[in-house]
Order: sequence, then structure tokens, then C-alpha cells
Amino acid sequence: MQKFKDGFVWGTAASSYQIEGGAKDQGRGDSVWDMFCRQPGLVSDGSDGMTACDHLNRYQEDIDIMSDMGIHAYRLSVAWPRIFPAGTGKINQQGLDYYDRIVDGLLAKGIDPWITLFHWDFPTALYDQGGWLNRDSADWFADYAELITDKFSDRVKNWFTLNEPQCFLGLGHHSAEHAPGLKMTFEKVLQASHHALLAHGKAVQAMRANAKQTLNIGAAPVGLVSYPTSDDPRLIEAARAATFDIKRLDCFSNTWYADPMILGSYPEDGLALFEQFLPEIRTGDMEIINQPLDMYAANIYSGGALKLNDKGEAVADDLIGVGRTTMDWNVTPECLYWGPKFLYERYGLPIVVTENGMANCDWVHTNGQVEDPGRIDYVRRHLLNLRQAANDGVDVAGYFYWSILDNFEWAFGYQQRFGLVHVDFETQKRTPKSSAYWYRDVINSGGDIL
Ligand code: IFM
Repeated sequence: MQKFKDGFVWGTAASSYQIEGGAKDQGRGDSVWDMFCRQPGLVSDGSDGMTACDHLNRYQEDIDIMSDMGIHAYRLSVAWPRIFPAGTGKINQQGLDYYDRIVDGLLAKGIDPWITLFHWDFPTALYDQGGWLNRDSADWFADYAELITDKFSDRVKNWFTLNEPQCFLGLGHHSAEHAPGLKMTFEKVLQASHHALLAHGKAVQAMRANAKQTLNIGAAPVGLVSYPTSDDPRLIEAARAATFDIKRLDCFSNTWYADPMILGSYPEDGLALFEQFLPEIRTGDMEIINQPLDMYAANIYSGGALKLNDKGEAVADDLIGVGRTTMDWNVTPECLYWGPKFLYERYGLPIVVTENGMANCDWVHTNGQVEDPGRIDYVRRHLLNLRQAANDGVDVAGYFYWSILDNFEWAFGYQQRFGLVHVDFETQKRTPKSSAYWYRDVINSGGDIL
């Protein structure tokens, strides 16, 4: 099969803090990312999300661009402090109105809004009460989820609870590279992680209870992938094991999050390795976390390669000379074959690639165009692998390119450009890159022209 299946969702994605701007406008409360950016030296170019892409005011222009590209679905996130400026309690009607306009604007153009509830802009007011380390965070999040579902689920069918818990916990609470910039002990990080998982479970319960239609719900973790560099069965088995085994005292695994959510228990190897650091798990917690989900969403950008050495052992392939993006991430398109395949085999849920894309040094050329052949090649190679996975029996439901716009790339500020659309951050002028036109043609062909 050259095309993806009928109903395959071609999308693109962004998140609130990275594009909206208007951090103090329309009643929005402070988030830990505002707090983090205010501290000198933490964001490499000294920037912040105060203005970002000014999507708060320019959303219609951005929707029009997506419409011209033939995008089926747009994955946006709601900024929790735009809805509850203090995290809980008083609702900011202006925030709800803003997302109403976006949802209706997308639908008017035939674009399906897919909502992520939490893409890292945690309310500072709740951080001041202990943040994710406070067990009440699960209820705070569930209350927020309930309200958003109540307001938008009449029009929005597809939802994600948490985006990349590995990052907001690992980078945010363990290595201090991201907001809120903490270096907690591993024990505390695991406790915060447990509360985030509880928040996911309670949110799913609240969403199902308040939904105006049958919802498709998932989470959107980082998909960490090891892949074999040949079809040798020993290597495939080693890559599968490396994709799922927990070997280090850190937050970067698939299974510490997905196993409790989908299989109902923490993975045995993690429980053994983390023995001295385990969180308090109360009776009933695992049942709350283990809610039925409708899809496995994965954000996959790169993978680790394994090769066989002279003794027939699987070892890391250093991929000398392989292509790299400006994030310094290896270009390893095989991750979009093996990642979905391994995740589908383990969890049995339809796979949606909720993020995949590359950062590049793009600029507007003298002819007014932004030529980005590297990005076209990156996406083509990844989609070819994804299509092969589908042809080999993996239920692949959709692909969302990250990101529609160049935007605020967290601790890298505006130095990393992931967009299909170039943004001049001085003038806010949007220029679709050559990849945007190419992606439009791919969508039109159902993936046939790859
Ligand atoms: O920009 C981020 C996004 O917010 C989460 N996933 C990875 C992207 C690229 O780093």
C-alpha cells in the first residue's frame, strides 16, 4: 500500500506557551514558565513567551494558513493559567472565550481541534503550594480537566492529558533545565511523577463523566526508541528490550508512565531499580491511574541505534557521520518504524504520532521564500518508515508534524526553528516554508507521493 489508510489523520501541532504570547493579557495567570524565564541565564537567548508568535491575536491568520495546507487536525494545548489564573477556583471567562474562538475558527475551516490539557504551563499559584509534589495536584488537574471537557467536548473529540511527563518531570524537577527549574532528589521526583500519573487518571475519569460525546483520550509521552540496524532477530529483540527496559535512575523511560496508565502497574524492573526511592502509593492509586485509553500518542523525533559486534552482542551504534538537526539530534527515520511497532505490540492501542519534526536554521531568502529541503527530506524519510509500519500491521491512526510555526523552544528560546511556517519574531510576519507546500501535497495524495 502506498497510501496511508482512509481516515488517517494528517495534522500539525503547537502548544500554548510556545506560541500564544499575551502572557499577562486577557486575565491569564502566571505559569512556572513565566517564572523560569524571568530568571536571568536560564533561557539561552534570554527570551521568554511574553509575546512568542502572538497567536493570541493572530490565531485566525494561523488557522487560515493551516487551512490552505489542507491540514486535517491541529493539536493545540490549553494554558491552564489562562482558564484558572490561580490554578483552581475563579474561572477566567476571557480564557474560555479565547479557546472557543479557536475551536470554532478551526471547525469553520474543516480542521479538527485536538486538545492537550497540559503542555507544561503549570500555574505558579499551585507551584507555590507544592506543585506536583503536593498530592492535591491530581485533584487540581482533574477539576481543570472537568471544566475544559464540559466547555469543549461538544466540539472536540480527541484529547490528551499530559504532554511528555518525562520532560516536565525529568528536565523540570530533576535536572533543572526546564521550568520550574528544580533539582529534586530522585525520591521526590518519583513522588511528583506518581501524582502526575494520578492526575492523568483522575482527569480521564472526570473527562469521561463530563463528555458531551464519546471521547478518544490518550496521553502524549515522549516515545523513546531503540532500533535495530539489521533484521537479525537477536538485534530486534535487543532493541525491543532497550526500548522498554529501565536501566538508569532518571525519568526517561517509556514504561514508568505508560505501564501504569495502560497496564495498571509500574514495571518490575523499575520497581527493583528504584527500590530505595519509590513513592508513596496508596491503596486504589493504581486503579485510578489505569483508565481505559483510546490511543497511544507518542512524540518521536530520534532513536538510538543498535548493531551486533563481532561476538554477536547488541551494542550501541554511534552512527558516525549521520545527519543531525540544529538541536543536535540524530536523524534516524527508522525510529518511526520501530517505535510505533514496539509500542503497538506492547500496549495494543492505535498509534498516533503526536509530534515529529526537526529544527533548522531557516531564514527568509532574498526571493522571499524559505527553502528547507532538509526538513522535507527528514519528514519524507520518517513518513516512509511510518507507512511501512502501517503496512506491516501496526494500527497507525495519525501523524502530527511539530510544529506549525517556529516558536519558543523552551530553554533554547527562539534559536531553534521547528516550524513549517517561518515566523519573523520582530514583525510577526508568517512565511510558509517550502516544507509547508510539500506537506500540503503529501496530505492531498494521502501519503502516496512520498
Ligand atoms: O517543542 C517541544 C515540544 O514542546 C515538546 N516536544 C518536543 C518539542 C521539540 O523539542
